[in-house]
Amino acid sequence: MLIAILAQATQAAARATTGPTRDGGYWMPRQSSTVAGDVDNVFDFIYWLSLFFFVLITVMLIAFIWKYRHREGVRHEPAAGHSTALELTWTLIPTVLVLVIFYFGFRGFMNMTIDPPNSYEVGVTGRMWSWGFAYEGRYFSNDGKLHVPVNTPIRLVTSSDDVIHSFFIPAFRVKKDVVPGRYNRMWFEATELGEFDVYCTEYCGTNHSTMLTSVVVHTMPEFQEKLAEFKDWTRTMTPVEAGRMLVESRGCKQCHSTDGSVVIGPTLKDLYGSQVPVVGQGNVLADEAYIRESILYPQTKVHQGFGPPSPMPSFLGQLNDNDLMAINWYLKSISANYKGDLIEGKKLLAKPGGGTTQPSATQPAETVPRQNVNTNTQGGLPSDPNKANDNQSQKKEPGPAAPPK
Ligand code: HEC
Ligand SMILES: [Cu+2]
Repeated sequence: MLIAILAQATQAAARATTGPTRDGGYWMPRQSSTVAGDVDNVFDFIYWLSLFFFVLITVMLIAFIWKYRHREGVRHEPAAGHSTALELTWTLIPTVLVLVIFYFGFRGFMNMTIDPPNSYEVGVTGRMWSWGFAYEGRYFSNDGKLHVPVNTPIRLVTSSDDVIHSFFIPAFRVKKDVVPGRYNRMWFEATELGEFDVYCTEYCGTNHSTMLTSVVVHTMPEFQEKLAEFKDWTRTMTPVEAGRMLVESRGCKQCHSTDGSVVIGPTLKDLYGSQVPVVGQGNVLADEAYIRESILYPQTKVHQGFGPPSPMPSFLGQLNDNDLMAINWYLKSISANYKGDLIEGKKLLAKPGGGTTQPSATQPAETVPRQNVNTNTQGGLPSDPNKANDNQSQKKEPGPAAPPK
């Protein structure tokens, strides 16, 4: 306590001599957003005010105890009666102080609450126990972190997949509950480059304390590069890496393990190439098309024992063809049933813009028999099985729009 007061006093003295700094002082982290100063000023004011009256009252208490102690032969004075001046003083001074606190507190609160109309919007989804960040409504952060440009107002529109969470960035002094079934808004403008902690500050279940991430503040060109990466992971990742990233960052792990255990859904380990018992349809081979269909249209073929109806939400419109193919490659990489050459697969598909949407020139999609896919699970890799396969399934259903280039 004493050390804290001394540290605070020296820092305040330093601030007084060097002018305002971005240092948050003893109690607070650095001030890295435009509204951080508003919060800290009110906090500091209340802090020093409390300290001042604490010291004043304690000193006077001790002084009066000493002054009016009992002594032999000294009679006590009569108790004080009414004093208008005294009563006005102890009413007016606190009233003025509280009004000052209200004025600056309310001004800061309004600054924090009303997002500038030209803000850049990012969607935030809380779920047990991770955060998801969506750019322009459909491009997702690929490392589970919030990436933003510096000196730009950012509006976060938040919602939750399950229970109440709370999104808190201490260095920016912003925090808001993330509530299922409604959209909350918050905003900030980062004033410094760097990486800052993000916490969930509403107890949300067993792994609440691991619900950590960070916000990374970039220069504008750096941010645009990041955004391009989110739009097209083929620039930086192999399909297997991207598949793992997608499974981990899009909430699949809530229901699917990759180690063989059953969570809410069947495990994804060894799924590719296995025979899946499907309600009403006997055993079905889990090939690329089956996996794709399971993700986009979970109700079409329901794994025995897990429905119908399947509790899995459709990811139609949330995962594009590149994403689905990456998930397929990842599932191959964790399946003992896949005997193909993954390294070759990475090379084949990691070319920039390596898409599934270009039509296969050599083989018309319709004529690719299921048999082909089957042999693929047993051994070597045909020249371009996924292109053919993906086109095949695309003919059958409308599917999501191709990702814009
Ligand atoms: C709310 C829980 C839940 C979430 C989230 C979820 N799934 Fe599922 N998934 C299930 C259940 C339950 C089944 C089994 C019933 C069925 O076949 O639809 C299933 C089936 C599947 C299947 C077919 C597996 C089989 O054995 O039949 C695949 C592939 C799959 N999910 C992939 C995914 C991917 C990829 C994601 C994330 C993008 C995901 N799931 C998100 C619950 C979920
Ligand atoms: Cu939480």
